[in-house]
Amino acid sequence: MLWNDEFETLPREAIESLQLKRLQQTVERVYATVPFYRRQFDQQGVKPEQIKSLNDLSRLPFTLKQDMRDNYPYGLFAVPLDQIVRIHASSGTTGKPTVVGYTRRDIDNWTEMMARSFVAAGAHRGDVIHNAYGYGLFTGGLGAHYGAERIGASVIPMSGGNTKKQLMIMQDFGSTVITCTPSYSLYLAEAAAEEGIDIRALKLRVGILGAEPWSEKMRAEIEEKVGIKAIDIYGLSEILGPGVGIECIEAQSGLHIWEDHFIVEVIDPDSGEVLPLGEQGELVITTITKEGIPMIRYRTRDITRIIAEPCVCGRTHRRLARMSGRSDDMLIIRGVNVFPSQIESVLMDIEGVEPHYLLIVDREENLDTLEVQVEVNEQTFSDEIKVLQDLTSRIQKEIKDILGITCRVRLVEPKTIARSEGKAKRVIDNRPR
Ligand code: DLL
Repeated sequence: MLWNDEFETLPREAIESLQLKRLQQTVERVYATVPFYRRQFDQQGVKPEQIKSLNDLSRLPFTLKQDMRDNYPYGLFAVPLDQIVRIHASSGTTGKPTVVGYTRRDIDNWTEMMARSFVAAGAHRGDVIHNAYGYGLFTGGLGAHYGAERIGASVIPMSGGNTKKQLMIMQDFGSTVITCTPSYSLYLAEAAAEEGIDIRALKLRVGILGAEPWSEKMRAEIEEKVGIKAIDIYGLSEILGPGVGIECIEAQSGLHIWEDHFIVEVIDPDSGEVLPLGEQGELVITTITKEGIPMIRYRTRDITRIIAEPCVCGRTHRRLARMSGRSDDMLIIRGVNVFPSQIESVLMDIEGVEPHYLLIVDREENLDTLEVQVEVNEQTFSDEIKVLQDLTSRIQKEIKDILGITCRVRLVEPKTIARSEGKAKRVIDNRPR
């Protein structure tokens, strides 16, 4: 099922000519209206009229999160505030949030993209969509809400938190679709079990899960424990919010990017060079329909690759492989590059271990240390010491095999690692800066 047959199946040439036309308009507009972009373009020695083909995109300068901070709060807006009907912000790890503004048409386009996304995930009119993304400055709640209404589903604006109540509503209201972070979906399953509720027996059919990195193995866990099809949804507030890309339920393999609204590139994060199609690197996104805060070559820091092969679902929009982490999530431990997702995939393969873990990085006598805390399940926890010791050494060995570094492994009791209602926190880096 498609939401917008015409646009979701545009032939490649039509997508590209639309992209070029919209890119040219965007570039002209930002050059004329946003002093920051004019300065950046001038410094790079490029004029809007030099953008004659999609390849010329690479002549334009990148935009960074820092640029948004430097122009806080409204400096990158391309329209006067009286045309902005909504403001969202995302809190970074430090300092001021990054602020984004939407015109009425931006909200309408976002809603259209979320409607396409819901339908791609197999949701439809008649569904009861239990929206547990946070409402507020975070884009997740309202973004999903508008899209759910647009397809004619009944949306329950739950927001995050209050897990017991979520379960009650889910049972009583007959929720069929859940939208939340992947980690929260597991938490719901766990809390349900504690309450004596068989979550698998509820009406839930699909989970539309995103806002944080997760893995194929985590998907298998969620599908099994929650009893749903788990669909990956990607987005970021700087570009839109949720709905930049989504997996289709037919393939569950790669996230379709709505290419009539965005142009994606994958670059080498060190050199900034555009990589050949299909190679893994940092995702860069240019918006081509946004009015409030258009983004030119925004460096997302998310690591992925473009999948250009056609998809079984019939959508012609290219896909991105599941995000394998963020370049700024990458830990350098004793000189070795470590992505939390690599450790996650080791842990998920091991019997007796739960999908809840925490990586603690520290420095002792000038040497980096890594401690992997991981929960074991009830059954393993009550096993003999010997079993637990074997499990510890096995995890240690497998991490060493994959990453080449020795870590400390600490098995912890079930339910001791803090659960999150939104994005999970997986890393604590205590090293002195
Ligand atoms: O997380 C928007 C969103 C809401 C997406 C609900 C999906 C669902 P931000 O708070 O600005 O926006 O965070 C964006 O989260 O750059 C990625 O690093 C990460 N992220 C989002 N979706 C995924 C995903 C929302 N499916 C940042 N897989 C992005 C991996 C994701 N990482």
